Amino acid sequence: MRKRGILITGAAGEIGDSLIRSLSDQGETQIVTLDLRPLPPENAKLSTHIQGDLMDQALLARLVSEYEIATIYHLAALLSTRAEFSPEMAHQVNVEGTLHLLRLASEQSQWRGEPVLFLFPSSIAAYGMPNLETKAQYPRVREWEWNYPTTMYGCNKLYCEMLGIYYSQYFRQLAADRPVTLDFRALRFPGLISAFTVPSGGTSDYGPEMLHYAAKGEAYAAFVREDTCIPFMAMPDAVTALLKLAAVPARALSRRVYNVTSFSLTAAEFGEMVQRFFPQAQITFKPDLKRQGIVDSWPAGLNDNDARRDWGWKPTYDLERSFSEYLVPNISQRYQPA
Ligand code: AKB
Repeated sequence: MRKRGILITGAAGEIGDSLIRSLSDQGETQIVTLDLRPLPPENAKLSTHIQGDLMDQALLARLVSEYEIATIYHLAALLSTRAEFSPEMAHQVNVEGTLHLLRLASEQSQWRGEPVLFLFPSSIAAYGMPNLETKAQYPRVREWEWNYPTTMYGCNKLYCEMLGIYYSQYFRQLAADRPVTLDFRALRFPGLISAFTVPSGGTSDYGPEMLHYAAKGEAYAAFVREDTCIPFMAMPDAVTALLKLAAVPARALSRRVYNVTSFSLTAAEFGEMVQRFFPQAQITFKPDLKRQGIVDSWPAGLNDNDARRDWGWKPTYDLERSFSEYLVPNISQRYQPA
């Protein structure tokens, strides 16, 4: 008899770190995690961890022979900056890895006679604003606007959203007896900021890096101009959004891909916020023109009206609360000498 479980890929990453704890608090009995890396000990206690490669088909086959997977949180990805250095590897992990899992979810849905729920974190990187004038003219983009990503990661995210929709709605559309297919749902996240993990390989990383360096008492040179503006969200809200979207009945959803956001601010304003809580922080701005180009192509804000209307999305942590109640206390504690 197979055990029923929730699968989290990329579980050792930033979202996975918080998601495992929240799912475990919700009393989810069997959380199965998959990552190339081991989990930190406190999360390893909460799940059954498989250290392995998403691209390993034999491993996935073994996984479904042991577990009946009802829900998948597919978090594994190479982020935007890293993906530009190894675009083909990024394509392999971000697209082929997703395809493997969509296939697995599809087969499982058919086998169970009930759709497997497939949650996919997408990103502001799916957008591509052609220049700063346009970015200023469209400060809160809708899901269907400016879908012209300029990075491999952004292309991967946008295409995987489409693949997810394809597998949910059109897979085997010509078959006489069309089988039950999966239920794909995606969130386009802004830059995420966690108090418990330091990001790596992303291009929105300058925000969280300012905070983590300040708390460590180290100087930090942000790789963007002071006027650079993108949206951000505190990690607990990202996890809440994923769990809320997972819980909502399919009939309430008018789309499969939703924008969600919390607050937008410039890099200078981010720095001022950090300085307010860490007056000793030494923050300077030394733009890296190439990474700057990527952030400039991302929108300054997202319009998340559809998520608010369809499933009651609302961030709990605005800018002030993110810093004063979540980020600053937890990051300060993290770097306190033992
Ligand atoms: C990145 O910077 O690549 C990610 C993202 C915005 O999706 N944090």
